[in-house]
Amino acid sequence: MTAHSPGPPEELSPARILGRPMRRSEDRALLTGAARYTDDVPCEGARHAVFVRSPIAHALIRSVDAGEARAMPGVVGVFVAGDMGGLRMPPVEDSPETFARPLLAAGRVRFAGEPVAVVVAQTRAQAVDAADAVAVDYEPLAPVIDPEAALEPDAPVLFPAHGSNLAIRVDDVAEDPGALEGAEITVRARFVNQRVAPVPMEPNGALAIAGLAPGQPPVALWASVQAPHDTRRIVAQVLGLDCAQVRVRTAAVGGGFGGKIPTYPEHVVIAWLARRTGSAVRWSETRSENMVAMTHGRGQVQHVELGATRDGRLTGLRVLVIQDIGAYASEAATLPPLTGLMASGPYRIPRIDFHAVSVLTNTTPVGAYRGAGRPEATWLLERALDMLAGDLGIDPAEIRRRNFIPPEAFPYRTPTGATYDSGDLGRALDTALRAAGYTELRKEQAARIDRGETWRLGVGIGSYIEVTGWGSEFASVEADEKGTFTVLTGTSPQGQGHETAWAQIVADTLGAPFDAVAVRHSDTALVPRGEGTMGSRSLQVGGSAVLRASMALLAKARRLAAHLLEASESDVRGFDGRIGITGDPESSLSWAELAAAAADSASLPPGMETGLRAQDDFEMEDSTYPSGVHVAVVEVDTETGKVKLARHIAVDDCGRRVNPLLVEGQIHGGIAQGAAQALYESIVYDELGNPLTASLASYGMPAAPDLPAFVTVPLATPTDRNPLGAKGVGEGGTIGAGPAVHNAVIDALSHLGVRHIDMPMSPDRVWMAIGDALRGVPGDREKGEAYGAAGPEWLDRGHRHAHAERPVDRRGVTPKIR
Ligand code: MCN
Repeated sequence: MTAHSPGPPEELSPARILGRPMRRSEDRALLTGAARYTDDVPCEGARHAVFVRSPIAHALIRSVDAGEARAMPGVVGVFVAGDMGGLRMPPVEDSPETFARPLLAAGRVRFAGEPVAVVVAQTRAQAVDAADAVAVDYEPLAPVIDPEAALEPDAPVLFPAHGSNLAIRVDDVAEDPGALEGAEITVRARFVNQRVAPVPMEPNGALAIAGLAPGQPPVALWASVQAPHDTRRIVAQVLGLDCAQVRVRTAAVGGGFGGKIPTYPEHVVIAWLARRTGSAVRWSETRSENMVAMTHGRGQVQHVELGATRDGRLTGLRVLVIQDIGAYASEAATLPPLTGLMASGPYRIPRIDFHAVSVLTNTTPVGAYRGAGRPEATWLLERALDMLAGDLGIDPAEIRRRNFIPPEAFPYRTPTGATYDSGDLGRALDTALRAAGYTELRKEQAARIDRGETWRLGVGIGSYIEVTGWGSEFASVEADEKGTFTVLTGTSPQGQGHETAWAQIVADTLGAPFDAVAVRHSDTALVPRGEGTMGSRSLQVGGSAVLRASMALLAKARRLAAHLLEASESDVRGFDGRIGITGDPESSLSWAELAAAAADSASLPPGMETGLRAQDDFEMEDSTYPSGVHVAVVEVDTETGKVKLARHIAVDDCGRRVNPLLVEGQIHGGIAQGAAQALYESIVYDELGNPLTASLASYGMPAAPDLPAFVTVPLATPTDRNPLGAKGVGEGGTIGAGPAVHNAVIDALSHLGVRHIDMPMSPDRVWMAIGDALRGVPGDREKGEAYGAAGPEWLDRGHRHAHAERPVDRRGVTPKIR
């Protein structure tokens, strides 16, 4: 593996811009309303598409009658699956071909919200009215909503050709049936890591333009996505075109949080419609459409057994994950392998046995959501560890300290196959506890109990290590005759601030003014390749490509300057935004002068190409492993079950911080989403699969007044896995925060006998858990005995028939991180 020495050369930037908390150059347009989102992209004459969505979770489609709709004013056409010649989305990695999703439901609907038909009309209002007039005759089928119930032998099956709802098994991350041997104490639990919605401020949308002038690609698609090049690949593949025939762009993207990684059937339908109708077609989701059509996140049932010695040293872990993937195998297929990979967390756990099954249910497909598989691992460990601490009478901070992988043990290889680069969890814990005033908090907690106060205090710790960065990324940097610089990057942000950070990297490396650097992205006609923004990968992969392209550009500029100044290259340096002979400002050239010279082949040294431009493709050979410790302080009203997050302290190690202000922003947003899952958010279906939380009136997304100001304390351990020395930070806040808040609520109530409450810890649940504990009713963890007794064989008991279908062999497959 290549070790990278961190950072650009020191020579250029006496006042370095890298590492400075620069304000986001993106914000002026966003805050003044000048930014353009997909639905704002001007396109005269564009027609409007509205999808007819199934109101039923599971049904056969007997017929679709669009006669009335077709005759309505302004209607251009109404289309169903049959009009599209059986076009289907390509199955996602690891998922059997059987599950490939049709663009529009064909013969059967598998979740409420699945598109069945699409109406195109001159105006949006006309399309909405006509969509209402499309009459679909459904023959309802029994649905299955709960992933454990979906594994029962008599459960309704979503894909009869497959024969069961068991879509994918993961048995090869870490197999060690004897992992609990020698444990002196074992904690057993069943946790539900509930389904949540990504809820980006801007919902999904697209605008497709077809039949442009000769020389233009036949399909130009604007789409609100996180990976435009991937969208281009999929749209081209499904429509039978070459990639070169499709151009995909994003306008400003108003949040994605993982939900905009997939290319949706709706995107392809819009492109298909533009070709079919010969005019531009636009589509924008309503909020309630977004709540049922965009992938949900999490959705795991976790059976956990954690073994330890009596003095609290971990000896082994066994986990069985039942991953609800919804109606079609989407990005969720990648989640259990990531949960498995990170199952050791920041602890030395000598033996781990991990198994997972991905299960189909009549619900919205599940996909990546901030952390995607890693928060689920942290959650199960942190909850089980607190239970263990309680059983052994050891302080939760102390039990973590006893089990952390010590800094000197890095690089550390886990039994699940991860090789952690660096970390100092002990220091992170001490820092977080000090910042929180842990000792005083414990005193205050005891005093409130003594005083019999109804509002009890809880302190929760969430320690994590996660995995970020994979794949490769393209970047180019070009200087022009105006003295400005243009960066092209394959990353595709949704609010992370790449334009600011990438400009810092270039300005720092070239000694150029920050304002002279323009960053362009998210256009497949402009940027030749890119893997997009997800998995907290962008800075370390895309930013490193920008750094290396900048360094290559500097080397080219020095060579050119030496040639023009008739000096030795070794005497030529960059200083004050110029390139020339060190210590002799008269013998130097500005970047603008160099760019002008570079345009003329006669001015160039032998073998140099015209243009002052350099590019790079940086490939990560191994991921980085950010880590941290969060401490949450909550107050719980024992009379009503209401929880208030009073304080939250976050110590996150993302290696070298390119822009501490952006990092802070990422951590803040991440904490909000982690705390939200712990306390408020949950997608709920009734037993028929009707979504009960399909609007923001019913889905418990918190607002600013629900959350306190957060305290963040930086900590950095070095990584040599990329030249910036950076690890990702886009998800760490969520991964640390959720379990910390969860543990804090249980901590506030543990003296009453409450041992676990599943999320979200809404007042009714908390109140009932208090009542159950006081009456001596066993808590949720007892349900875990099904697995505790039988191990993974539990799965085989009633579901042997499921295994006959092509089991997926994941050996040697490195999970993609989302
Ligand atoms: N950064 C830094 N120093 C580091 C690490 C990161 O200065 N050591 C900065 C980067 O320059 C970048 C930001 O922090 O501006 C996040 O970088 P990174 O960790 O590389 O993450 P990505 O840019 O790849 O963003 C993806 C991540 C994910 S996976 C989700 S989900 C998420 C998140 O970003 N979704 C978001 N943050 C979001 N923020 C907004 N506003 N909207 C979303 O949808």
